[in-house]
Amino acid sequence: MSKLTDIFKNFKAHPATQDGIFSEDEVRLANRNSGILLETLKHDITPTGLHYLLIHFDVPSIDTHSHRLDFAKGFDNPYSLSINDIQALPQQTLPVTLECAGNGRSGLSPRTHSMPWGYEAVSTSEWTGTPLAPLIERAQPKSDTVEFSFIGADRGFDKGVEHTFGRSLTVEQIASLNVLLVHTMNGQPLLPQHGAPLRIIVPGWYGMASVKWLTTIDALNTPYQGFQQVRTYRYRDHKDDAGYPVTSIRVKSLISPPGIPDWVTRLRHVSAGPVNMIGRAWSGSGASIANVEFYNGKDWQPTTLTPPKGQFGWTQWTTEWNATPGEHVLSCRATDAHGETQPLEPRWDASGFGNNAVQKMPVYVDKPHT
Ligand SMILES: Nc1nc2c(c(=O)[nH]1)N[C@H]1C(S)=C(S)[C@@H](COP(=O)(O)O)O[C@H]1N2
Ligand SMILES: [Mo]
Repeated sequence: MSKLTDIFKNFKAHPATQDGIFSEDEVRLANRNSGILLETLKHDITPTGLHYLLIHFDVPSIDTHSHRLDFAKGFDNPYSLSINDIQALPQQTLPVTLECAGNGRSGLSPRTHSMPWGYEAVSTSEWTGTPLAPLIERAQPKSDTVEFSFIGADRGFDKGVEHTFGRSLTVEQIASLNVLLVHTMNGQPLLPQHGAPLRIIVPGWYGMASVKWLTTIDALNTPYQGFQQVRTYRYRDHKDDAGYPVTSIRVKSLISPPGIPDWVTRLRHVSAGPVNMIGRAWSGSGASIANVEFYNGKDWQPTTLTPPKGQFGWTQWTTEWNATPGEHVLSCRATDAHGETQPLEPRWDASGFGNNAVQKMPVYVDKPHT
């Protein structure tokens, strides 16, 4: 009884966590919010059912045919659109790599009590919809507008605060980011868990900006104060730090695991000899990937890059690794065209946001079979 009251009324702090030991709450979240299977990093486009998921509250059931998007407050010409109306507008398909801002949280010590991501909260889809900026223009935002808010249909509690999931973007961000109003993912109508029937995709930004189950857009003359905008998704040294907002995706790369795994531990078993290594690299700053190095346990070696599908999709890297018998910890490190590179160790963030430290993949290499 008192625990329930605390959750809803008297939230003080997240419970302490213990490195490597996950609480029942965390396991429950992990079962709902699945990550990609790292072997699917081989695909340019993540197969739809394997795209990672992050759902704060419940997946709302929305009737596609009667659903409407309202351009509601703060416009001189408020109006609303059905999904059919949106599909009749000029359509664009963009491959976009989305990553959850909390990806890599488990790599921090102490980690915050939340979704315990390892490396797997990243995926790439081809999103189809219509550019958002002209639709906002058509609604004629009032001249004192500073931000637009994007409100979803899902509602719940966090830190004792009841709220509807919502985010905002400034007038300048709407003008410079290629925000897409999306109804289709990899050629199929959006699945319920990915925001059906309508979401936005904010290319290059961490996933929290890409509001799912979108119902309402308002024009605001003061900055949006919604919980998901001001109470979370901020880089902070400690919980009372005001911090600064999480925005574009930091440069990062991953390895598609070589060899075969052990069922429970996922540790890799590789046979000695040449191994074709493959992985992905991405950066949200609008910069392309300039370089990816592969660490074979002893040395950093160069890799070959295959340019991405479109400006916002991930880049494939490949290299041949001459695997020698023994235990090795493999890594890869990407650098983008702005010169940003991945740190070898996680940088601290109180909520575990933006951890783009290099992946560490232990492998056991066996003698070649004779
Ligand atoms: N309405 C709504 N939109 C949302 C969320 C949510 O919980 N509710 N989660 C956000 C977060 S944190 C991420 S990382 C992405 C995940 O999108 P996906 O589940 O389609 O991969 O959706 C974002 N949009
Ligand atoms: Mo996220």
